[in-house]
Amino acid sequence: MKAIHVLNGPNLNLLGTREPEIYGRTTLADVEQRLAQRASSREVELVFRQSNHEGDLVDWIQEAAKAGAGVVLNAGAYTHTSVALRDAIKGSGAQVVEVHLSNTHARERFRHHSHIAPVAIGTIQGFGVLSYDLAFDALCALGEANKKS
Ligand code: CA2
Repeated sequence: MKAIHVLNGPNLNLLGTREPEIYGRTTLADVEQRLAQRASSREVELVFRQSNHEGDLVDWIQEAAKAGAGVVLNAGAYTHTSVALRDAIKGSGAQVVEVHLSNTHARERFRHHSHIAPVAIGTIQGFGVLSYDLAFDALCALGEANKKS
C-alpha cells in the first residue's frame, strides 16, 4: 500500500486556537481527520505528525524517503530559514509537496522566500486547510501516474 506522510512544523499545533483571521478555525486534529478519510477512500496509509523541533522534521523526512512514502510538508516558519530541511529533502530524495495554509507571497517579505520550494515537486498554498487536501490528492495522482507508466 502506498503511504503518505504529512509533516507539520513549528506552532502548527496552535492551529484553530489563535490568529483565526490568517489560519482559520480548523484545528490540526481536524486536518488529520479529514486526511484520514481521504486516505482510507484511496487505500493510502496516512502518517500524520507535528513537531516544534527542526531535527524531528529532518528525521521524519529521511524516514519517509527510506519508506518510499510521499510527503506533504508544512514546515511552518522553518520554510523560510531551514537549510537543514532543504538538505534533508535533497539528500534523501524525499518526494515532497510543500504546503501552506496562507499565501506567503501576500504576507510579510520575509515569508516570500522558501528553502523548500526548489527541492519540492511543487507548492500549494493559500487555500487554508484545503491546501492539505490538494497536496494529498496531487501525491495520490502522481502515484497513480507512476503505476501506469
Ligand atoms: O501558512 C502557513 O501554513 C505557514 O506555513 C504557517 C507558519 C508561517 O510561519 C509560514 O510563513 C506560513 C506559521 C504556523 C503557525 O501556525 C499558527 C496557527 C495558529 C496560531 C498561531 C500560529
